[in-house]
Amino acid sequence: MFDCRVHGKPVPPDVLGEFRDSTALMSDSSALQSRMAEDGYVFLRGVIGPSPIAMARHEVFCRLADVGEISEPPRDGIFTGRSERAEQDADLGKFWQSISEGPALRRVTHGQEMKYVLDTLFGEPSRGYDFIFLRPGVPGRFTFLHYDLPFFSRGTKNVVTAWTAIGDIPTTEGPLFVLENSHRFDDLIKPIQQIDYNSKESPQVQMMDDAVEFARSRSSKLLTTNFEPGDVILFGMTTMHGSFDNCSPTNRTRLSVDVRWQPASEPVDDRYFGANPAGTTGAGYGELNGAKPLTEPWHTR
Ligand SMILES: O=C(O)CCC(=O)C(=O)O
Ligand SMILES: [Fe+2]
Repeated sequence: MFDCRVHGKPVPPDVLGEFRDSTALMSDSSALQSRMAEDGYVFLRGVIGPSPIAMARHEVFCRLADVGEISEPPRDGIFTGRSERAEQDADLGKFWQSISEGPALRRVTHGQEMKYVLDTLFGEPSRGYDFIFLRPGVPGRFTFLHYDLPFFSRGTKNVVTAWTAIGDIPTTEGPLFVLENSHRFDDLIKPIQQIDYNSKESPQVQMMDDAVEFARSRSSKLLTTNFEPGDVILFGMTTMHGSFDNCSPTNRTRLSVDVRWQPASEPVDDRYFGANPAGTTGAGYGELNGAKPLTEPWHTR
């Protein structure tokens, strides 16, 4: 069905499944809430239109072209295999912040379409976190299977991640996957719910290094799709997810952005808000994988 790899190994078809499509329910609060409760995620096609997506893609890839990482034309997102980012910009965190705060990107992440969907899901006015995770994934980059809960739940526990494809992301190019029914794995969720958020220690995170083995052991599947530009997947803090390997033979960079949302009425974790958000560790945008030159791999959350 889908052609995907995890850590270089092809994912067998019996462990793969497709997201349930909830696009037809986009305006129905109670239907979206039921889907989220049942599946742990809500998948919506084409939330953001082609033009805002193309503009955001252009904005980001032009900045990466300026530091020699992306070849012409930038919209194709082809990685050159080189980077002058560190030479050109002494402060990689500031460089990444300036890309992450680009107006065309923010139009996608915090614009009216996204807000409408999140307001509908929460059934009340929502608020998107200012601190966002832009992820250019070149071959060699992927994200381990994990829960988001330990990172984003100091203010309220009622937080949702919105992951958006900024361009098409076929299954061969490292899209997001969700582990089916992982929002019901109480044995794993209970311990992370008991983390002491006032402690200064960095939270211990459950990372499953072999997603295929783990899915098998739980009689579960890795759910994904061939993402089209502007598709969005929303998932809760207790839904396990990761991303496949990018196997593009042409070094095409997959571009996504993930942003947390919560009801505006609930307390916020101020590390993720304001003009210079501190981020999880206090290092601001410099702590993000995106802040690394494209020549450096990631294998993290
Ligand atoms: O895009 C990825 O590789 C990972 C995304 C993720 O972990 C998230 O959106 O919470
Ligand atoms: Fe995550």
